Amino acid sequence: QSISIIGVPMDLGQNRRGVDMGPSAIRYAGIIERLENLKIHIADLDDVPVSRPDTRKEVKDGHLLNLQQVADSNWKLAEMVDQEITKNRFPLVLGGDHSIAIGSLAGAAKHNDNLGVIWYDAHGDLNTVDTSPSGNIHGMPLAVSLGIGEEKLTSIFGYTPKVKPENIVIIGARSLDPGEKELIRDKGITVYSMHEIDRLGMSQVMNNTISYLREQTDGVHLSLDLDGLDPEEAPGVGTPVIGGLTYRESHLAMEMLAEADILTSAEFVEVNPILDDQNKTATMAVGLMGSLFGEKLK
Ligand code: DIR
Ligand code: MN
Ligand code: MN
Ligand code: MN
Repeated sequence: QSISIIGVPMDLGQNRRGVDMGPSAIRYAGIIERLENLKIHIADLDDVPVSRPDTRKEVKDGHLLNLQQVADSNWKLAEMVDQEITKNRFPLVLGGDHSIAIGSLAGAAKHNDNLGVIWYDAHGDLNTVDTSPSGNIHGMPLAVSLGIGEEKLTSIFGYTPKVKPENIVIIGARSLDPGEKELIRDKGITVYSMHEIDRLGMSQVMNNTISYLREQTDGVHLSLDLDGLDPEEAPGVGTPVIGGLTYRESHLAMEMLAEADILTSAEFVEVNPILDDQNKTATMAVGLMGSLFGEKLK
């Protein structure tokens, strides 16, 4: 197995500073060594260019914050993800805010008619320019990937949609906006909210998710927002929501994905070291990636 690490120092999809340093924080927490210990070949491809926060002006395009810059960086990310998959390497994308899932999915979905998506997040990220309460693009990437919303985003990498609603599974949701709930109902998207996690347990939720996606899809992208975890365990995130997934539930989920061997790409996003406690959240992300790439099995 060969993994290509791609950093995306993106903070333009939301309005708190510091999440652009997520890729550095995760590298500092030892992701390369952790995966090399598993005898996996790692290539660190460095970071996708994003304009620097200190030198840019804040631009609103209608209701959307930093639209053009988010679109430009995501187009570049899509090209890199596409190239790595073409070279038979597993793209592991490090964020950065969650708007970068637009580019990851655009690059990955080129290779699949039925790409599955596991969206591990406190949020649905299913807002559109019309439903978004914030105007922040990091609350929109899943809707964009379904082909819904701003055309400058849905058209990234020259095709739309990237994913089908029946190929998506959301895990850990506990903060959904009214427009997102409506879209979930309309499209019939599978959601294991905290309610279902509590009722069924993570083991059953992952069993269901894995067997469903294995049958339904020809590849699976994991998009893991660290705010899916409880803020007590992962405090370094911009939009913490109480009542989240635990360390143990999250490791179990990653281990079950490693055993199932269904993933074809992954990203870990929203690590914000400025809001963190001693790089705890980046360290959590590195531990989860260790489990995801088979620490238990090796
Ligand atoms: C909120 C927050 N639903 C929004 N979304 C976040 O701005 O659309 N997603 N934080 O991860
Ligand atoms: Mn930076
Ligand atoms: Mn998110
Ligand atoms: Mn979130």
